[in-house]
Amino acid sequence: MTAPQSFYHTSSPAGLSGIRAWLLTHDHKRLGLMYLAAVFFWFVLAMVLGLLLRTELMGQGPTIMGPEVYNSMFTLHGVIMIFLFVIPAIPAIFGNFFLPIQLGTDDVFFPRLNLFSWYLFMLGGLFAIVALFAGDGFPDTGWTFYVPFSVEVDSNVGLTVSAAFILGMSSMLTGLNFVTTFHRMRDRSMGLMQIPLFTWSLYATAWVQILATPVISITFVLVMVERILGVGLFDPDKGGDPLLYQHLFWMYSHPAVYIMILPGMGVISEIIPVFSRKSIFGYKAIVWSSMGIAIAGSLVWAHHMYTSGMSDVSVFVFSLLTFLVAIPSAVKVFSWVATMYRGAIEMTPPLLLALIFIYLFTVGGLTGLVLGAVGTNIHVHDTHFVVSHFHFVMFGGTGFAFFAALHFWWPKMFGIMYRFKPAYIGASLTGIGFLFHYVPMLILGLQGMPRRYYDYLPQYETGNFLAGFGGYLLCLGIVIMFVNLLMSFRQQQPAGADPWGATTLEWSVPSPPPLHNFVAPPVVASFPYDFTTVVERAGKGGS
Ligand SMILES: [Cu+2]
Repeated sequence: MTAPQSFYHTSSPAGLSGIRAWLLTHDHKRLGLMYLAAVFFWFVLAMVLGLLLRTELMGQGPTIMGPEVYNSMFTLHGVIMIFLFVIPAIPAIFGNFFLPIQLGTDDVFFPRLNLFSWYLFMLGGLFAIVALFAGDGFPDTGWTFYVPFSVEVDSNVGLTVSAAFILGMSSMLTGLNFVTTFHRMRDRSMGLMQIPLFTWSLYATAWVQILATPVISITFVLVMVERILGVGLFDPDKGGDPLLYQHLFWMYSHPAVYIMILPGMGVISEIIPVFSRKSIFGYKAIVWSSMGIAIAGSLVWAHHMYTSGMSDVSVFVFSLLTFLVAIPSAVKVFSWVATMYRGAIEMTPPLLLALIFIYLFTVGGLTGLVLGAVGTNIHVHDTHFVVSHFHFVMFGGTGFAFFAALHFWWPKMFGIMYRFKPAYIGASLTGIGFLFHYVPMLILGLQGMPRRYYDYLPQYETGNFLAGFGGYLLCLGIVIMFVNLLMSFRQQQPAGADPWGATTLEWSVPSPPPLHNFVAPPVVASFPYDFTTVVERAGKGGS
């Protein structure tokens, strides 16, 4: 029987060809790749901005830019990284591509709405670009857009929060599509406890996307109302309160950190059992931890505001809740480590990246406890300790999960395998560079170096130089990984349907998959990570 044509050669709706087959597509796989192209662009742009910021801080005094440019650049770096990379990357790329296949179906429930979500994503990006070049220039408020500064300053705050508003719509609609697909499109023989953990993590994420995103949408509308009409919602002179803005902002932005990290955790839960050749430990505990994080994560937002003048009682309550929300995350880390324990570990680039994730995410989590505790928080609030902490969690976590997902699912998405050696070198350099970059920043923060300052005291110079050096090392590692992946298009080494010997449904279909995903009706396993029946793999992956 001839191999079915891959989705690259067939279009939905039928009969479209060339660029129209992409721009008018109703196929979740093509949309996943269209997000990959856009997110790749934004990631590289924001990474370069980050490197320029670090270069500026490598020496005291002016280095490569002035203070105004520095302020706008860290705002731009934050806005792009958060709204155009960390939030959409894994759900929009790998969720779109793999959630329907893992559920045993041929597409999401609302394919046209899915295409519309992509256009909203592109429109939001366009607004950000316009905000960069139009009129008063890009805002210098930081990605948090705190009032009263964001209401009073002349720069393009209106355009930028509009960009975030539109991107929020895209995120919400993607979440809506995933929840509906999860309940309505799943293969009839697949029970809830037979669903792969990546899909479960996207399901939990989708509920946060649907329920929390409207809060930030309304908040940004209020900022625009304040800028245009000056009603006084956040102005004490007019009976308003600037703290109202902070509560509203963090009511979304803390749950948003779970929109950012939960899908990454799902990727790790897919990779660890495959390369331990052992069923995942604590499947149900991981499922309920995902849901628990989505729920409890909505109750801790004011831990960003201990120094804002809140009452001691509320500080105490939010601190306690913050410690509680750390538990389900820890359950996942324990389950991943327990899965590897006495496993038949087989090292591959996806596994190496997953191991780096586990280490960096754990450091991120532990420094999060330092910030959750009131006493230490007040000491390090708004210092480089905080900046390092969220880079450990968002870059060390979601960033490395993104790299791991790319290396894990690349052979399935494109049907070709990449070379392992450059992947190992790139991943290791990125990991080592990461530590050189962010460990000194933890120390600088403990020593009192404030965040978002253009210059610093002489005693902070060595730490900032080391962090800059680390920045170059990690960017070099990332470039090596990306170039190696792109080189696989030239090498064209066929990957086969299941190069890793994995068990979830996407590995039961050809690489790349055909338009409707399944050649024959999917066979749903009683347990998604059952390695007792998997035969030892004949061939190894790339050289
Ligand atoms: Cu938080």
